[in-house]
Amino acid sequence: MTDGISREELQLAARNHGMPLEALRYDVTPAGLHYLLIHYDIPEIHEDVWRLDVGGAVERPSSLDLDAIRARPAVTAEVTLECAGNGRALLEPRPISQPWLLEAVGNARWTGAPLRNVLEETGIADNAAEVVFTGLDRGIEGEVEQTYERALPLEEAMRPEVFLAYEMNDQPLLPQHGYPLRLVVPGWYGMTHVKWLARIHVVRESFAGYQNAHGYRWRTDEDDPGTGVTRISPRALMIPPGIPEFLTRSRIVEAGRVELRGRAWSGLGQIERVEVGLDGGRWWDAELDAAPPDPFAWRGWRARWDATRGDHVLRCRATDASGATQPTDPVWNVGGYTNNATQRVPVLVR
Ligand SMILES: Nc1nc2c(c(=O)[nH]1)N[C@H]1C(S)=C(S)[C@@H](COP(=O)(O)O)O[C@H]1N2
Ligand SMILES: [Mo]
Repeated sequence: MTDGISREELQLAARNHGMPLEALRYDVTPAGLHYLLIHYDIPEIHEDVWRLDVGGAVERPSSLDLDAIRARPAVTAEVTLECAGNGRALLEPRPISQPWLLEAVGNARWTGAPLRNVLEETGIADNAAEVVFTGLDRGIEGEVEQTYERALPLEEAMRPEVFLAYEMNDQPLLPQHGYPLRLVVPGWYGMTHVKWLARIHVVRESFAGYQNAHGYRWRTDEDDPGTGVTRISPRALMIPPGIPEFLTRSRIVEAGRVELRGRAWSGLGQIERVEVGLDGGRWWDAELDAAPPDPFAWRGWRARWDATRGDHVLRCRATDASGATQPTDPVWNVGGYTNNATQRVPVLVR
């Protein structure tokens, strides 16, 4: 890749860091190694005045403080979050936005209150269609001044796995991950998991906010209205083997037996198969670890490689229970979303 990264892209990349791929070794990603994506600024929030307002097409609007949310029955789940733009910078031409290569992922243990009970207590109107989640961060995007907000169809919002998280890895949320409260929608791409959540609004019509109607749509060209990006496509990543060369980060491995390890995940079904590929030819099956503790957490895998001297390219590929798998080549789209083409790891064996 030689394609000059612009100052704007560099500025975004320096604010929004990825997860170093060697951190695939941890079952639960330490909070500081989890990837980060913040469209605008981290808002200033004081817990003593912060409230979650629940209203719109409901019978009993409510306003909850953090203690009231913490006092509710809690759930804890490991959930893999991945940015819908992961893989964007591997597309040609490169859509100009946060230039992720492959590292916009993490698997944290989130704790919070199930959303469904909150909505049920509020009494949803019969003709409700969607639920809008609004954060406290504000900015301008596509020439539209806005507060970050995203809607979910009512039936997705009512899924029992969806919750309002106030802890990440058994600690209060860090400012950058949405303190004091964020939405967690297991299986969906990152943009759905609204941080700094302050308002839940039930609506009767399809929400026309920027992040649903313009952003996060898979469009073949500028005139295509496109379709909304929703669930995470399957992906496997490996911990790059051996040692890196500082500047290029290309890998150097000693000849002989190498154990390759990594993780695989999908929002469409449990991971059922991971394969490792060598030099555009042979593929062989990796061994899967036990199923993860929660259905939308990543699954570990390992594979043996008898490395012979010379230049090689390793790949890995996941297949989930729905039969979905990964293409070898990226599929280009305007926003640079959901590029789950197989990882390519060039290795020099000496
Ligand atoms: N309020 C708000 N929520 C947000 C965002 C944001 O910019 N503002 N970014 C979204 C996107 S695009 C992603 S990928 C995830 C990233 O979550 P993380 O930074 O905790 O990893 O948060 C989502 N929630
Ligand atoms: Mo994202």
